[in-house]
Amino acid sequence: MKTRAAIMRAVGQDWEVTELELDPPKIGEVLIRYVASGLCFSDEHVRNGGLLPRFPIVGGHEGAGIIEEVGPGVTRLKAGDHVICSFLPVCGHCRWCSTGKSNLCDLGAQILDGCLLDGTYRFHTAEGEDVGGMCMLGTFSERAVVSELSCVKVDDDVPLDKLALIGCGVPTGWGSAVHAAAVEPGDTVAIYGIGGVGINSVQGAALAGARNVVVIDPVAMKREAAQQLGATHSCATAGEAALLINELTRGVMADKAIVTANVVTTEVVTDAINTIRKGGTVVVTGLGENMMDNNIQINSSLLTLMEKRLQGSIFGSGDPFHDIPMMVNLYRAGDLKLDELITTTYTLDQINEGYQDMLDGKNIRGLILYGS
Ligand code: CXF
Ligand code: ZN
Repeated sequence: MKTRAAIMRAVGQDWEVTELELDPPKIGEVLIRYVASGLCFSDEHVRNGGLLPRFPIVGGHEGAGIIEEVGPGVTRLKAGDHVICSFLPVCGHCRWCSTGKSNLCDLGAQILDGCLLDGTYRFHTAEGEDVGGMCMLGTFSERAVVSELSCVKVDDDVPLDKLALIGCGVPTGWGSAVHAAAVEPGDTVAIYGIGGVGINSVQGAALAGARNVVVIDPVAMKREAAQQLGATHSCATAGEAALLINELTRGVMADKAIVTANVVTTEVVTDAINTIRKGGTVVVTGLGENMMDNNIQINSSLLTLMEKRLQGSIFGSGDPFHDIPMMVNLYRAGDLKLDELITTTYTLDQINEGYQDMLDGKNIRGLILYGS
């Protein structure tokens, strides 16, 4: 069958919306019709070189949709099921999966190649060239063939367009606070950078009982959005935040800091390390300007003498098949906001406009909506 999709052919180009050939699902795979896809900054990193996948690639890794067909051997899903796609596939059997760390599943090694688990591709150009799917998904396409190991079935009483955000930004941000930073009641938490990830660190920190949730972002609209969703204080600069946190904690400083800046730099990580207390934790949830660069420099004496911790986090350090349904339940109960995160919706053809809006600081989250 054919599908319209936005592909990237090389670093630095625009998204190109084109028609691709899509093969039917093979063993363990499903055909999905996406309902919506979030515009995550990680796909912008595909464009700007912060991530280096195999090209050409169908972008998009934050999506939800409806299963239209299942391949041989698929038992957990059937046509008509609603699913959220996890940007990380989960095998369930490797060392990491079997010890409650399925966000580190060994299959994650394949997500930038974009092929399916058997090493072959389901998207092809009209000329027969193989095209990968970002994170084995390619949610910037009306339809895709994906592994069942990437699909988390959800009840069909909740709107899939909103649920798409639980494929990446929501669990990544929420879990960075709840799992990776292990925010506790009474904590003071500093969150650097409010976008589709950072806003969910705010929601996670607030739900975990933080007393002070201080956000740092130069864009006023983002600071206001964060205050609507649980931030107690907001600052335009890191310097302002350090003074405020010093005051709020009587000189002790923040228990945790979470770096969710679109592009992680040594400056923002240093600001975060200088803002936490002795024994505090800085969580880094973000990519640098160039995937191959050593983009942060830290002072080891600070880490040693003050026992500060620096913790990376992928998928919010949670388990996709546990956390995704749990977050759907939080949304249903009103404890996790999704509707409020979507600033603007776009058609697939407007994808470059959507990314320009993100770069211009206009969006918390942009969302592509597909027609049926
Ligand atoms: C990213 C992490 C690096 C690979 C692509 C997806 N996560 C969220 O955006
Ligand atoms: Zn993402």
